[in-house]
Parts: sequence; structure tokens; C-alpha cells
Amino acid sequence: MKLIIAIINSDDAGTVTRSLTRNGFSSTRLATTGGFLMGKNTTILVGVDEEKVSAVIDIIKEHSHSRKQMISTASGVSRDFPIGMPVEVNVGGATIFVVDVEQFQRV
Ligand code: 2BA
Repeated sequence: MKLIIAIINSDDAGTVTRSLTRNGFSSTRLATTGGFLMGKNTTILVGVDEEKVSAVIDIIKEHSHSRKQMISTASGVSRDFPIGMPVEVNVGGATIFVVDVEQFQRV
């Protein structure tokens, strides 16, 4: 079994989880915060058999859109950007991790 951890834009979360449910996948939504922009995003957890991983990733990809976001570097958010200059970053569609599950139990 695998655990898919997908960090997505919160505006896409409803569509992604509804589509997962329609296709027979259980999921859990967590309210999370990105460490760079300090903005709210959503992390979705999906436990599935290995052969279903690509189907889940396809659903996440289909409904996760990338967005451009302006950030102010006045707060010194990164050493890579000159301070005081607005910088455009491309956020998403989705950041996806697939990890092995040692045990899965419902008790
Ligand atoms: P944030 O950390 O708020 O990052 C938002 C966007 O800012 C990133 O979009 C990326 O375009 C940019 N960014 C992040 N760190 C940067 C840096 N050190 N220098 C320049 N630009 C940087 P995404 O890559 O699409 O990431 C969206 C969200 O996914 C992230 O929000 C974070 O919550 C999560 N994420 C991305 N990569 C991750 C990783 N390796 N581990 C854990 N979470 C990750």
C-alpha cells in the first residue's frame, strides 16, 4: 500500500476531493500553511494499493491549477531575491509525495 500526500491550492481542494470520492477513493484533507509564502494551502492524504497510485495522481493533476502569486521581498523571505522588489512565483498545481505504508489498519 502507498500513501499519497498532495499539497494543493485550497481553492482546488473541494473539486479534487469530490472527484476522488466519485472515483471510489477515500481521502483526508488537512489545512496547512506553506513555509515560503506563509499562505494557506491544503494537504490531501490518500491511502491506496500500489496499482491505483497513477489513477489518484491523474485526478489530482486534472483538478489542480497553477497560479502566479506576487510576493514582497521586504520581509527578506529568501536570500535569493533582492530586498524590496516584488517577485512573481508560480505556485502549484500540486506537490505530490508517494510513500510506502508499513501497516494499514482500521480498528
Ligand atoms: P510555499 O512553501 O508557500 O511555496 C510557494 C511557492 O513559492 C512554491 O510553489 C515555489 O514556486 C515558491 N518557492 C518556495 N520555496 C522557494 C524558495 N526557497 N525559493 C524560491 N521560490 C520558492 P510550489 O513549489 O508549487 O509549492 C507549493 C507548496 O507546496 C509550498 O508552499 C509548500 O507548502 C509545498 N511544498 C513544495 N515543495 C515542498 C517540499 N519539498 N517539501 C514540503 N512541502 C513542499
